[in-house]
Amino acid sequence: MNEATTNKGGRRAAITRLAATAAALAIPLLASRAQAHTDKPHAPKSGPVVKEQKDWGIAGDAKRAKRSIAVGMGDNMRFTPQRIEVRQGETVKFVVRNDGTQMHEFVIGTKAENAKHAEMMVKFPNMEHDEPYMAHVTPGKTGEIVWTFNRAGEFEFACLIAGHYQGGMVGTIVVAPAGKA
Ligand SMILES: [Cu+2]
Repeated sequence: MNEATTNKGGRRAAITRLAATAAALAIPLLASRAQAHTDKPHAPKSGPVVKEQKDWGIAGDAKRAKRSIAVGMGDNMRFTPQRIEVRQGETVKFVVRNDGTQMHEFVIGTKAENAKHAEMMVKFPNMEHDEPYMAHVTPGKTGEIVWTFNRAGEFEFACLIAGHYQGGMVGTIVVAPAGKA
């Protein structure tokens, strides 16, 4: 027996019942619509980028970026450079170039966050994600992200594509505390 078909049929029956009840009790249409909506997955939100504070910083304003750092990505599963040093409070524009023949990405995060995300990518290789701290770059192209490092510490940038992270496509970002030379 096909479970999906059964569920669909059950849901349709439930909605029919609900509609009948609503009509009988003169419940406003809105209420039944809200009810029917709850068992459906929500569509991804679109619109302007929300600047959410992360442990590794926050989305930056391109106008505030006084520094631009070029990063190369290769099919040898390496970033060039592999280590980046910034100062706390600095807004950096990363210009990420894919020198390879396959898709690569540049994702900033904590070690733990990237490791968790990389694990997900192995389980769901076609998972789509887009956040202001990541750039997905097709072969021969260049991607850009602007990020403000408002928290000091040691972070990571990585390509989380299944096999790439595991192959060592990881770099280090060191954010020196503000006020220190
Ligand atoms: Cu990669």
